[in-house]
Amino acid sequence: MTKSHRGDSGPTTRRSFLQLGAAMGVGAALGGLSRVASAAAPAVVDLPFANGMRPMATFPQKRPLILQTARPPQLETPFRIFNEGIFTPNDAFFVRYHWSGVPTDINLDTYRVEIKGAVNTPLSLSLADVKKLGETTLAAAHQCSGNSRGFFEPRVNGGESGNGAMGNARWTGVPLKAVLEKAGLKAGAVQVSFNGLDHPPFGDGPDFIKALELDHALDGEVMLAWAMNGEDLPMLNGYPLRLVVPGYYGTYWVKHLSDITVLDKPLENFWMKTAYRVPDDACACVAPGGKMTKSRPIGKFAIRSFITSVLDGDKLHVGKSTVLRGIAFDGGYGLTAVDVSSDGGRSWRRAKLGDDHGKYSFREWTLPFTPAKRGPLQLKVRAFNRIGQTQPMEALWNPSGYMRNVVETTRVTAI
Ligand SMILES: Nc1nc2c(c(=O)[nH]1)N[C@H]1C(S)=C(S)[C@@H](COP(=O)(O)O)O[C@H]1N2
Ligand SMILES: [Mo]
Repeated sequence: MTKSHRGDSGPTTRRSFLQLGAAMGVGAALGGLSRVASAAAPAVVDLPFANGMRPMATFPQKRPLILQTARPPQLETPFRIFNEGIFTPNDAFFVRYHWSGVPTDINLDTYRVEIKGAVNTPLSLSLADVKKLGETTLAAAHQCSGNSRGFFEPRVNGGESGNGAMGNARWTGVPLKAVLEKAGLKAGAVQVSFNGLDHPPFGDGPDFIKALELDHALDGEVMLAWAMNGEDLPMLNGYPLRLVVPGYYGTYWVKHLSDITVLDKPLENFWMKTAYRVPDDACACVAPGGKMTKSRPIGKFAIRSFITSVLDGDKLHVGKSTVLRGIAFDGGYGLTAVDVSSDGGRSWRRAKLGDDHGKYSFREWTLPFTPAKRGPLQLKVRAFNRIGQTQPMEALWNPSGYMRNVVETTRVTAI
């Protein structure tokens, strides 16, 4: 038996991926690529913004998820899953790619990651070699820069996600620092770039390559991860090895790592110079509808918090106590408090924070609440961190629809 990928979903994994490859190769319509969503899940969801209708689809190693695009695979986690636990199950974790040339079958006998460029000793490491360099586990939220883009007003170009292009996992891997130290850095190194096995469909688009500043790459937290939540990475989440950049938007979390290159000058490709940039000011924002003049590469997460135990349209009972629950996270500065309002933001009560799984993890919060009278209620939630960040009542705006940052509102009715 080869050491080809055998995922946790059992012996059919490899075959499913060959099917995925075949389906994508012939440009199949949605029906050919995905299995029909199971009876337990609705076949479509309606995200709460204009043109929010999305089908559910089942990809290999994934339960039915919200389909943003089939080619490349872009899947969003249904929001109710964030209420089931602070860690997002691997089979429900969101998926995002830029190009449809995604790997569907990787053979560990031949898989290598190259460490090259401004290093003393270039390395070509198998997954087993990488695992020998050390092992650490870190809980960290992962989120696409464009998570929640569908809510931007005025609307912007780009995939219109709801709030499910995020997730939280325990990542296991080796610190990038250990790998770079084994290769030995040459004087003059300034950045490290990361490439993966996926590619543009016809070879004529800019390959997806991202770079980190050298001191960031050496911070001991950036990781080459081979496992999430104690299991091999699902193929679609970067099997067999991906970059984990705690606290930073997902664009840097390069999947299916094939080349790590130490650079003596900054990377100036499309993905660094043109895409994934935000306004270069304190709020990373411009006036809604405005233009971005000066920009910088996107960086750490904006602080966010959500109510997960009730969803828009739910009904609560007057006089009956319920425990509101949700999640909060930030770029790793450390959450200090979460406040909840049941009167549209006029008054706030402090929630209780749940277990601390580390500064990069989702954090649970809870707050008992008893509706006093019948009628519509606007539940709002906001978080605070050690450097004083919180969310504004009115959403910050930028032309790319990145870094959604607002006090989230859940509209329910007390009956
Ligand atoms: N190889 C590769 N890595 C990639 C990308 C990609 O297109 N190719 N997209 C990035 C972006 S923008 C995001 S948000 C995350 C998504 O990670 P996930 O699919 O595991 O959720 O992967 C990042 N790493
Ligand atoms: Mo992303």
